[in-house]
Amino acid sequence: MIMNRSSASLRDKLGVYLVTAEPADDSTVELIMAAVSGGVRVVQLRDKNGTTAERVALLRTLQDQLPPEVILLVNDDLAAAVAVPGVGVHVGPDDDHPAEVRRRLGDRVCIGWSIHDLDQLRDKSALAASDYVAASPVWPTPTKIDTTAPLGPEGVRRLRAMLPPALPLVGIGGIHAGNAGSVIEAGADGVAVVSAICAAADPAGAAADLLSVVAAATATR
Ligand code: TZP
Ligand code: MG
Repeated sequence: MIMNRSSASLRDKLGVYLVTAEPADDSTVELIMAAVSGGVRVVQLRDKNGTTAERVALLRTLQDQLPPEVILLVNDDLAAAVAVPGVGVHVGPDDDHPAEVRRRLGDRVCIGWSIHDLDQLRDKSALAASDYVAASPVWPTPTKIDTTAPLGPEGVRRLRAMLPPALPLVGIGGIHAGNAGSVIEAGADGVAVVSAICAAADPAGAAADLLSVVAAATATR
């Protein structure tokens, strides 16, 4: 992804990364705007049950409302990203290949790839096409039950050691303000969360709390 030179680097923006809860609806926009007011700079619309047309409509609304420095991605819907220029895509191992997503979308959007298993690191073209990778899941989570074995902070540490040093890494799965510090200490640049923000009574405050935990842990590395 080509970052605007005046903007913070992607690595900095990934500190607290919001992935939306399902179902996606009108309240999703309000939730995202609250999280952004609390400091979130990367947002993924994750709407496994909606249609591409519904996702496109939501992404357009979000693009109109979000500040330009916020990076917006859609989970596993290349067609939606093609329809809304500027929107990036996050894919997992069973989705479109990151190299195919890059070929279709070009260099100006953000592409993320989930890593469940260290064997995936053999896929050099996926790594080369990705702007960041997500260690998934770090801990078990009721938000996504069909996951592979949790990597834990130790898995995050091993992954970090094996990745190209310039490739940003986030952790996802079961992360909240009480354990986010250990994910950063293990070498992640950020934490991607659903419930810690979406299920909070005060999403803006929850985002701000996570940001301060991440900033404190990053400062001690
Ligand atoms: N991918 C791996 S775990 C997960 C996804 C989308 C869900 C994370 O949700 P939560 O509520 O932050 O544990
Ligand atoms: Mg997927």
